Amino acid sequence: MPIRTFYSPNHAAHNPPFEFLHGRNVPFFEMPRRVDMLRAGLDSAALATFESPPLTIPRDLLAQAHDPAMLAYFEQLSADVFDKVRTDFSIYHMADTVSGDVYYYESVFPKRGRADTPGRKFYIYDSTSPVGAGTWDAALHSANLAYHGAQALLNGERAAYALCRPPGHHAGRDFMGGYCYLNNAAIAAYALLPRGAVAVLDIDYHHGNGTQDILWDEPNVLFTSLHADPNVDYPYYCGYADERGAHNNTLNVPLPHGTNSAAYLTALEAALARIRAFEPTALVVSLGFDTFKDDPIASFKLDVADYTRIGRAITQVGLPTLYVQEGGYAVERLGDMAAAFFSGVLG
Ligand code: SP5
Ligand code: ZN
Repeated sequence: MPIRTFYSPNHAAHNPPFEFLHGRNVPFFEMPRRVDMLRAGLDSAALATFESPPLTIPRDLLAQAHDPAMLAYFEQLSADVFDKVRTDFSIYHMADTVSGDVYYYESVFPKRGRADTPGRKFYIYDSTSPVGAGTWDAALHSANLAYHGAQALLNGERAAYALCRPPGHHAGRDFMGGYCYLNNAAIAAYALLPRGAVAVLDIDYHHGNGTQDILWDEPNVLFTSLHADPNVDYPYYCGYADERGAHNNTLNVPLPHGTNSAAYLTALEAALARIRAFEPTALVVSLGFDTFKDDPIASFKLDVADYTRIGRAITQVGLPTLYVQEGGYAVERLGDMAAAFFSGVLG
């Protein structure tokens, strides 16, 4: 049986023109074509059915994962972005250069909790999370896919896939960054929590610092993550093995650059053993394909066939499971990876 996949066309209106990477402007890796490729790969292998749910995510569910003041800031910024950017550039006598499809890029990252002023809030913590006129709507629809995926599990589905874009796992209670605005996986975990304990498994290449932040103090949620060692890769400040959660409910497994299939699968089994021991009622998987050997911003060595093994290993835990799309930037190969992964999931 194909996997029920929740999809929204609204992601495409979030399309930043570039990102500022180590002092240079480079093409924005987190591009709309990612979703097109993921969808096409599953479609041509007949592994998924696609549905576009109505926008019914409850505001109070969003507010369980995020500070309402951050939500209000983000929504307002997206609505007013043209005027906001024009005002910023008018300070430098360059207002007339602001035109077209404008994105706000944060450029000052002060120490948290010290620098908020009435006119300026520092909810965005890096320069790779630009906000344009379509960004709020895209992020809201992305979260809505995770919400509907969780509802599918609550209604008895054994597995579902939220084809989220923008991704979410770098967005915390009151911060946005790393291409992420609303934390789709954490929102799904809160939607599932009324039925019982929930585990999150984050297999994106980068540490899910936002998910860890949101779920840190939730005794009935276990957060587990396999990711590049933050000593050498983004997000650097967080994701170390000694971060264990307020209730010993966080497991971080940092892995070195160059990690291959064998080492990765061993680490995965350790995380899955921890999840089994937690005895959750449901599993949320933050699914990143940036662990691929040819990913342009990452350094693991997984090949397409490894995703089948990973999907199979997760399925063997036997929990109702929601897969939430996170990263993956080897765009032309994403369809192959998704097909390999879900063929393993579906068996
Ligand atoms: C959701 C997600 O995967 N977000 C990733 C955000 C990562 N942004 C920082 C990337 C820094 C990459 N390091 C440079 C390597 C270029 N060869
Ligand atoms: Zn990533």
